[in-house]
Amino acid sequence: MSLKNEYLIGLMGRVIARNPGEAEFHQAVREVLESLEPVIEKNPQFIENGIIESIVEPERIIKFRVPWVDDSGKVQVNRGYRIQFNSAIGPYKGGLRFHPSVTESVIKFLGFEQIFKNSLTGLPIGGGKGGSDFDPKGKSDREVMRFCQSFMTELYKYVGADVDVPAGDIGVGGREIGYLFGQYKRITSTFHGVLTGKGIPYGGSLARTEATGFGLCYFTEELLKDKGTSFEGKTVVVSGSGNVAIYANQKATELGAKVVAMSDSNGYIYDKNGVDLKAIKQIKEVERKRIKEYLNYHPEAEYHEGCSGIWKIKCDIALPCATQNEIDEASAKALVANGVMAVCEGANMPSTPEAIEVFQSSGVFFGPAKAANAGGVATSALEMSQNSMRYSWTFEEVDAKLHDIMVNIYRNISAAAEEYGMKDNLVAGANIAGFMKVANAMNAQGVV
Ligand code: NDP
Ligand code: 2IT
Repeated sequence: MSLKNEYLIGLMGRVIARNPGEAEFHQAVREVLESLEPVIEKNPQFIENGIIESIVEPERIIKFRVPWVDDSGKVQVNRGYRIQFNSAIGPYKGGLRFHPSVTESVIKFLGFEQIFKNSLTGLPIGGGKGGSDFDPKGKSDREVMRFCQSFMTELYKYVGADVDVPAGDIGVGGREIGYLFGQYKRITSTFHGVLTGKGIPYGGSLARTEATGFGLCYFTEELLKDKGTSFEGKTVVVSGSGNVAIYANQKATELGAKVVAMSDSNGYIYDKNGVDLKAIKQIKEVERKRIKEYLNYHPEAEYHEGCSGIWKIKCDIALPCATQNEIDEASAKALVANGVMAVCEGANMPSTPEAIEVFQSSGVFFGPAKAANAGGVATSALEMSQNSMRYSWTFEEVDAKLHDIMVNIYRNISAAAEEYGMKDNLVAGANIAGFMKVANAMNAQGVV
């Protein structure tokens, strides 16, 4: 698809000029603007009132130095970010990513997509994202702690339970959230739900750890049901082996599928008997080692170096759960040639625009990230609710709410696509449904 509307072409040009060299951000904005063409024809007030012009501009960008001392006594300096993108429907909400590939463009694309994703959950949360180019890999627990303490020593000025509530993302899990929370509590002498993904003993929600992966499968299950099929007996490929990938594997397996491959940034494993998730959890969650170690548990499995080969494995359903742009046009074509039926995105923006085009033109059921992976942030919002109530729900209660939220997201985006004459185009449906709620809220609040 390409932009045809003159106003949107001009706006895209201004976004590129104002954010030079930020390829990931441009990619995320272009996709949304493409979906909005039929919306602005029906709603000229969004142009008159500068709503689209405003939604592509972050409310605030915070960028800071993060100095810390490593185990050898050497000073290390990283860069920290928090982008508070849009607060029209609630406090800024979104994860923190610690990975050497983090740049302002990456955080901006993630923060921008978070606005629409959070809107789709139906819960009152605005869009934000943050992170650092710090690499937790190979660092001792004490180094990670010192880094997190330094990061929060600056970030605490800008966050708060009713202001901005960060959570995890790549490289930020329970350990990092614990250190960040401890430092916030110490500096402010308050016990607030300022972060989500907290440990259960100090305000975390049951089922938050599982939520993104489980939610992805609940969404996919609803899509498959709508198309007259299910996970039962299907072969699934899941990329990544982190938080999202592990619990996507678990739920897909519980729903009757066989997951035959997983990966990390070095390579992928193929186990035709079905991946042994207990071994993966031991390697990744406990020992923090490479996925190659899987061969020590299952010598009959295969290990291949490099990430993209995983998409050449024959499967019915592909769940990309690693990182942005991990499926390019060639990988999408390989999946289609092998008869893939559905691709649902656990990671944020894992398919390039060319790959999405391949899926959509081949009749593959395609569930975009903003909708399919919204279960994590939705459950974070449920954690915020429980913190506000000073109460906690059981695992089953949270899981049932998550399930309902994901089913509703599928139905809402599917209905929006149909309403705007693009039946089955869930990319357009998600962008439009997510946009409408935020745009109407911005419109009602005036020029702010
Ligand atoms: P984790 O850090 O737990 O795991 C990330 C996984 O992806 C690891 O297996 C990692 O391999 C792999 N990976 C990361 N970067 C790359 C890369 N550049 N190339 C290849 N593989 C890579 O992160 P999460 O599971 O939390 O996040 C995965 C994706 O899901 C991200 O896109 C994130 O934004 C998205 N997401 C996460 C949510 C959450 O609640 N955590 C919610 C919604 C979306 P390695 O260990 O080798 O680095
Ligand atoms: O991309 C995402 O939605 C997340 N990393 C989760 C954010 C959150 O606030 O739980």
